[in-house]
Amino acid sequence: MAAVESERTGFKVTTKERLDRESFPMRLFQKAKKLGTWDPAGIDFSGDRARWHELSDVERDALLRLTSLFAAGEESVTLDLLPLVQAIAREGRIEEEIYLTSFLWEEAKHVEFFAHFLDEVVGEGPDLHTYHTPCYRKIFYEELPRAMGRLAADPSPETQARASVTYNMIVEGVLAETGYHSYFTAIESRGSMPGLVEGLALVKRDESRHIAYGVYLLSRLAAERASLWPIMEERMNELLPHALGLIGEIFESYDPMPFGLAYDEFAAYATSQFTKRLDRIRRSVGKNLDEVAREALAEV
Ligand code: MN3
Ligand code: FE
Repeated sequence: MAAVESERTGFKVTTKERLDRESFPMRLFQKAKKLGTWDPAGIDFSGDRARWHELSDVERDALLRLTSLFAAGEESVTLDLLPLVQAIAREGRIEEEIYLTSFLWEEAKHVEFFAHFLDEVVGEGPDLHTYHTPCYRKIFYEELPRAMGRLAADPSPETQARASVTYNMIVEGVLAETGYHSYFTAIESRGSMPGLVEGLALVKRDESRHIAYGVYLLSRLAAERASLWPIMEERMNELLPHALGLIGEIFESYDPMPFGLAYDEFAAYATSQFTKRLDRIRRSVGKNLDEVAREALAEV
């Protein structure tokens, strides 16, 4: 860790190169300014309220469970992102930091969205912590805050790699994506909840940029140092059982599971998300940074 903040020798924007406005993080930032500016407070839940009360008790319980996992998950990622932003800023990566300003702002809006849904549709209810089962607690109460918090004292590439795998690959790439899949499957099976569907689609679109940044960051780190790849792979494998365990805990809570959701389908979905992400990063080992940047840009 740089114990003492050193003085600056200059600024990127005033060098000959200037800000790299065509870089991948800047392209993500351009997208974020267009697509990430929706207002959670403006989502109309009036159509959802009636449908909520038409659901059976067990269906409402399952949707409330899923919502409690998302709401707390969004609060968790909002609280835990800052040390990564700080680590990137310390390295003077201005383009990445510029993108990350939208990342944190979007996570904050997601917390607002789920809170708005809980207030407008669910109303007063029980303490939702009861839905936070052991695997959920392991990931969101322990592993995520620990992996991100460690960056404050140790912003090394190794710590960045473990933090980003935890945050972008497992929490966003595996859990959140599997979560949207179950939300949409559940809601569509019972006709629509228009406000929830509208907001979830917007949250999901923001998340796709977050994951794209995570893949970019991990690919850059792996391209810079091949020795980081085994650390990333180890971290993925360490956390996958808890991610799959969480899906198991949700399904164990119901017999039968409402909305016709099937465990095997969701476990397979989560595993395929995991494998896809892992392969993406693995391919960047041994590449040079220009190649990594070009490949990332090709997907924007
Ligand atoms: Mn989010
Ligand atoms: Fe996110």
